[in-house]
Amino acid sequence: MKTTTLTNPFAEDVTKGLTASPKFLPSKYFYDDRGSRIFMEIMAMPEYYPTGCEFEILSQQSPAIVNELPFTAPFNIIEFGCGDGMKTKHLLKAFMEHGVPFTYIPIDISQEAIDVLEANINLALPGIDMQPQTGDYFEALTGIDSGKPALFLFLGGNIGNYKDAEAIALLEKFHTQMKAGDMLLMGMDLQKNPRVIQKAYDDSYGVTKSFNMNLLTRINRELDADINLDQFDFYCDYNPQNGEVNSYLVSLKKQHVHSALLNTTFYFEKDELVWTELSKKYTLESITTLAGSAGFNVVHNFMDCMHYFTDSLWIK
Ligand code: AVI
Repeated sequence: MKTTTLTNPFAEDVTKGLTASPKFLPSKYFYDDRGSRIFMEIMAMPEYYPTGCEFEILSQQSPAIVNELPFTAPFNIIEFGCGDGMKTKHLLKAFMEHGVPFTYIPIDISQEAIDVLEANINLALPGIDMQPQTGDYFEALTGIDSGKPALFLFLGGNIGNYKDAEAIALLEKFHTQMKAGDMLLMGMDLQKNPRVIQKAYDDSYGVTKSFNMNLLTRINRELDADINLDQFDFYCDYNPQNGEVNSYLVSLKKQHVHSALLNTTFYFEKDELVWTELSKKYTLESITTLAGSAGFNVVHNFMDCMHYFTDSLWIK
């Protein structure tokens, strides 16, 4: 077992999470090929409002965002976790119209995501100077011309999937890579009527349930395990007092599952929870506090017309 877990981070994290009390599985493992496709289905559901709200912000307010940027010399736009580019293209178009030359550097762990993005952006904005990078965010940064001013993009509300201390640690890493005057545009989901949030994460079609259950399918496939998916359910809960959506898998009976690859058996009590994801919702005040904790100042919050979501512009 030791050799397998030492060379396989998924095996290592599953072992750690399913032997912990309380149990957990890190949400970063949602995104294998099937999980990424289910996430695209989530983004297409009307109940999952963040995608539409951020699309509205970037398609309608990109010229205003560009006006807040002081760059007059060639600069870099560095996007972490870029998605398919359908939202970002509006911002890039506004920068092209503004006239100051820039290089667009999207970074993603998935080559498939980079290929789709590259095709979409080249089609929408022919002639754009684009240098896509595949791999770890910070390793990819080492190859970039850091002498130029930079705008960093971290869109989609991804920061909400980090616990407070981890979010601050990640933002501090961004901060270290930036120069004074560099800017960061952060997509952040806002607190709102709790029913709107609950519906976005507990949809009646069961798409978010499949997104979570896919973690079990992945354990079966990659760790040669024998989990019976019918013996697990999905549960999620929004707490309007702290702005946290927490998602879980629930064991429907006392059971054990075996992984042949790990040569390990995991034990579950009836109704035992496996925590899978945090999706944090912010207030404008908590955004200012979070930015300040990592050394940034908030310049402006660009919100959709319902004030459900913000692209929050920060400066170092
Ligand atoms: C990727 N992330 C911002 C999504 C969210 O809203 O937390 C992932 C997600 N989980 C359930 N639905 C969507």
